[in-house]
Order: sequence, then structure tokens, then C-alpha cells
Amino acid sequence: MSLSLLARTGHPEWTAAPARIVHLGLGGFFRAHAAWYTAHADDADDWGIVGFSGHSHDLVDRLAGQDGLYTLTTRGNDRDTIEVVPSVVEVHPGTDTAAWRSALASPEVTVVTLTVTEAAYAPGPSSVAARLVDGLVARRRADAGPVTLVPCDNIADNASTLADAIRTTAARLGGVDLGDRAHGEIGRGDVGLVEWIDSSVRVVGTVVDRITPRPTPADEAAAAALGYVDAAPVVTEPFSEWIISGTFAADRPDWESAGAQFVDDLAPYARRKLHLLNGAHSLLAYAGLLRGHTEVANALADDGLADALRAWWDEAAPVVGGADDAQAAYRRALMRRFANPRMHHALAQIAIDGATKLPVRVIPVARAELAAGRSADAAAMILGAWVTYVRREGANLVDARRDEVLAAAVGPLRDATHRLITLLAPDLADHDDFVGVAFDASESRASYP
Ligand code: CS2
Repeated sequence: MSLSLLARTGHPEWTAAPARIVHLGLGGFFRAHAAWYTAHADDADDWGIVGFSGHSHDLVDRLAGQDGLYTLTTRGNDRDTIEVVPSVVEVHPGTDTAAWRSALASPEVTVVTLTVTEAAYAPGPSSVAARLVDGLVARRRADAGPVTLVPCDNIADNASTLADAIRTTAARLGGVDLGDRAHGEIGRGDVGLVEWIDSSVRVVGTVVDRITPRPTPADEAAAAALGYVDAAPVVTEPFSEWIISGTFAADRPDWESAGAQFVDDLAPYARRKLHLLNGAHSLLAYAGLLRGHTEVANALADDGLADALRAWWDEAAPVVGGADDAQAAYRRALMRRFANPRMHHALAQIAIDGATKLPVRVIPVARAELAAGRSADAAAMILGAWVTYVRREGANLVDARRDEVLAAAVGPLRDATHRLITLLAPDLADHDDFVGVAFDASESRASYP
């Protein structure tokens, strides 16, 4: 039976919820996270998601072929549970500008969520800000009313990052006759675009967390074995966290009823997640791959890496802050999550886009430690492992900043280490001892105690 049929069988009166959310980025994390919260909210029947891929047509085709439905397998340490998630009601490739503008121009739509990866926030013609402003211009022209943007990516203060990028892009594009520019049929008629955005668009901040490895062919087979013919399965962990802060411009789903938390100050949660989880992930990825490991669980079973991870957590503790017992509990929970051998979380997946991820996850800790007169050795060793990883990957490196990273990685190792740290944080490259520790770690092929 097709998945759609099974979904309808499970919900005899199943009908798609009305399209009231637009989402950009159809990857597994979104489908395990925001789409899952939306599907589990008490008012789920009132909130359908129109999803747009970053660029991929293949995933869109696969989801469209099953009405946007997909199976979500929650993989615990000892068993799986599987469900059909119905919240995605329409899908389009990110290249479908007409559909994007039409969706953003709908007065029914009051929320736009984003999972576009850290790299997509960098300024540029195909940045997430440029795509959003393009859609917001259409919304303004349609007089479709207020809308709230919800960035769901691992960036510290993602609300300000996105809001600033949107205003800068709108100021640059709005009111100026751009002729037939790619993004902008934004021209003289859009004078006052920034003022409209200021009055009609809100951006809220989030901290998002749910480990969601790339699905494997075995995952498709597992879903099929349970009777689900699913061309776009998602596998995730039991743990999930969505912390949101800010004011919505208009209506939104009752995400709290599905477990989302609304807080006044997001910063402590962001520091905890980005440094303790994501920073540790980057450590395990680069040092683990160099030591021949392929997945998080088996890298964690390597005592040298487990010790390095604890040293990183100890070094990050002052930046993360909060009560010692709360941080200790969070660390214990992370160890359990990382150690789940059934999750098959590929280190190579985590290693992608290091030049964008490390400045968020590791550099702030190094900067604070050096400012406090401490050595930041754990941070330096993560960067040293990254340097070695970059030089070993060479032309195979997957990084949005690939060309500049590879250009910096050439030549004698000490010089390359200094250039690569300069690429991430010029101020840290001035600390010779810090660069020296990174160089030593890189020279020793990231061998940990
Ligand atoms: C990972 C994250 O791939 C990566 O960079 O560190 O995707 C991580 O799995 C999520 O942030 C967990 O919430």
C-alpha cells in the first residue's frame, strides 16, 4: 500500500490541514523537528505547511509523490517507534519562485519557518535573506498582512542574525530600480519596503535540538518492513527540544501543546546547545574521522576522544554558565544521546561546513578563555583536528566556504594552521600559543591523550 493510503487508513477522515505555514528547507531535521511539533500540536488540524527545498528537486519529487507524507522513525537505544507525519501539505523546489511568492503572498500564511543550515545565512544573492525579501515583497504587494519568521538553525541569536540580514537586503534592494535582477523584480514600486518590514514582519529566536542522521537505504527498508512505502523516510532520536523567544506578529500553532518552550531569554539555552552539543559534535567529527571512526557512537567509545570531549565541556563551562548541577545533568544526557549505537550518526555529515559551524560552536569559547588569560587548549585542539581534516579532504571537502578554506590550507602546516584560524577568527590567530597548540594537535594528527 502507498504511504498516503496508509496515512488515510490511519486517519479515515484524513484531509490536509490548510496551508498556513511556509517552510524553507525540507531536510530531515525539519521533518523530525518543526514539522513534528506542528503535527503534534493540539491545533494541528488548523496548520498545514507548504514546504520548499533549498534547491533539491529530488526530495520534492519524492515527497510530492506521497502527498507530502513521510514516516518518522524514533530510534531509542532498544527499539523503534514509527509514525506518519501529515503536517507537510504541499512541496515545491526552492527554485520555484512563482510558488514561493504565491505562498508568501497568501493572507492565510502567518508563519515562515526556516531550516537552511548555518551557511545559508551568509550574505549573497542566494542567501536566505534575499529569498525571504523576495517573498516579502510579494506579500506586501498583495497586502497579505503581518507575518512571523522563525529561523530554526544552529546560530547564536538567530533572530537578530536573520532580522539584520533581511533589513540590510531590503534596504539595498527596496526602492531601487533593479531591472531584471534575479531576486528582484524589486523596483521603484517598493520604496518604503524597509518600513513595511519593520511594521509587518517579526522575527523570533529559537534553539532547536533533535539529532537526525541522514537516512540510509536500510531506513527505507525498515519502513517498508512495517508496511510503509516511503521514499523520504526520516529517522530521529527520542529527545527533542524547541525553545522559542519573541513576539509573533499574528497567529501561530499551539506548539507549546507539543512540548515547545517559550522563554524570555534564549541566550543561556543557545550557549548550552551550541557549545556542549554542537561543539562536541565537531570535536568528535574531525578528531574521530582522523582516528578512523565513522559514527558518533563509536567515536565516543574511543577513550581518548571521550576524554577530549570532557576536557572541551570543562573548558566551555564558564561560557555556558548556569548551575553546575544543571550543566552536569545536560552533559550526562548528551553522553546517553551520543552513545546510542542504533542512531548511526555519520561523522562525515557533522563535518560539513566547518568554516561556518566552528565560529559559532568553538570560537566563542576560545575567545572567552583567552580573554580570561587561560590557554583554550581544548578549543585549539578541535581547530587543529579540523586543519588536518581539511588538508586530508582536499578537493573532496564539503564546505560552503570551500575555496577560501582550501586556499588557506596549502603550504607548510604551521602557516596553514595560522591562515585557517585567521579565516575563522583573525583575533585568535594573534595568540601565538593558541595557534601553537592547534598546530601541535594537527601535527600529531589529532592524537588525543
Ligand atoms: C550536528 C547537528 O550536523 C551537525 O553539525 O552537530 O545537526 C546536530 O545533530 C543537531 O544540532 C542536534 O540538535
